[in-house]
Amino acid sequence: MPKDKPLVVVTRRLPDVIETRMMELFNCRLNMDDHPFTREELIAAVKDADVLVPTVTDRLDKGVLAQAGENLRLIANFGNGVDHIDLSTAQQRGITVTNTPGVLTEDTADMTMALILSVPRRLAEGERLIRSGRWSGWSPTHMLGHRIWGKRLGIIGMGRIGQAVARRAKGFGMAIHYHNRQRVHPEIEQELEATYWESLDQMLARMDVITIHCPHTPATYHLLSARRLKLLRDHAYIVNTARGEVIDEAALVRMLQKGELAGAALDVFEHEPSVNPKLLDMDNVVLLPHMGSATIESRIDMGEKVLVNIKTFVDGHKPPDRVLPTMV
Ligand code: 8YV
Repeated sequence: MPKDKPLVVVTRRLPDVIETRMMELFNCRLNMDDHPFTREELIAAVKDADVLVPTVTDRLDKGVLAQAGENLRLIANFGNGVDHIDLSTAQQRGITVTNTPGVLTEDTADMTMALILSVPRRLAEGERLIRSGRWSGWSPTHMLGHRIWGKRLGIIGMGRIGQAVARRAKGFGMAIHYHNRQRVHPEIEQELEATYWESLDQMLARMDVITIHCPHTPATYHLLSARRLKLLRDHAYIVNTARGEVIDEAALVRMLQKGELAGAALDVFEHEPSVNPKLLDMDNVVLLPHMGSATIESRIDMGEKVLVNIKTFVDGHKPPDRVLPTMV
């Protein structure tokens, strides 16, 4: 790795302050028109770069990483989730991978809370009604939704974001339940008054709202399978700001069509950016284009993390946010 001015290839446009700093520090190649890289462009990038800065839209699978040049030593992901990167192949080829944990927790939790409220309180539906010009006035029985106060929230994945959602939801009067690989520290459980469910199946069968905050890994792919979705009560809502692949989306759509679920609020999809067209006509569904961490503040903080990870690595030290295959 050339110590002064390694070639850093950045696959998408980042906030101006981050790009400026990056150009001061390194020899940078930016993607000026911000189009998602094709597979060919990604292969060209891994062949040239000393450091690659990808995002969630770059599929760095075995085939792509197999073509990486000897000089590629660091993949400094702009984002927390690393499910688009084949970590084992990266490790075998001696490529360090880093991510940007922590800094997007609160904003993603805020967006989750907005989505938890959105379908039960019919926010998007009400907004559409006004814009359509069809609102004829208030009535005692018009646009009635359901309260979330006093309802049971089942959190799948109680890491940083899951806990931040729990804190907010507790403030909204929801009862906190969770399923996680490991039980969280008793002090956190106490603070959140959270009930742990070792069995995901048992938790699903008892919740009013389910929200997903686990990473997408081979173990969590379709964790909410057709069988598990059927365990949910028909008045339950599903919220997903994690990864689309965690839910069997086709099965979810079938259940929504049959009225076997009360609704869904989805910020992520199984085949982004394509969205199952059947979802588009459903009033009890809110759809967002992967905006969980989309604030200026989060994106600048994520960029700062990328810069620190690269700088530390280039200076010959272990970068702070290293991700190993065993960590996900
Ligand atoms: C980012 C995310 O927008 O960090 C993540 O894992 O899903 C999002 O908040 C995206 O990953 C940026 O690459």
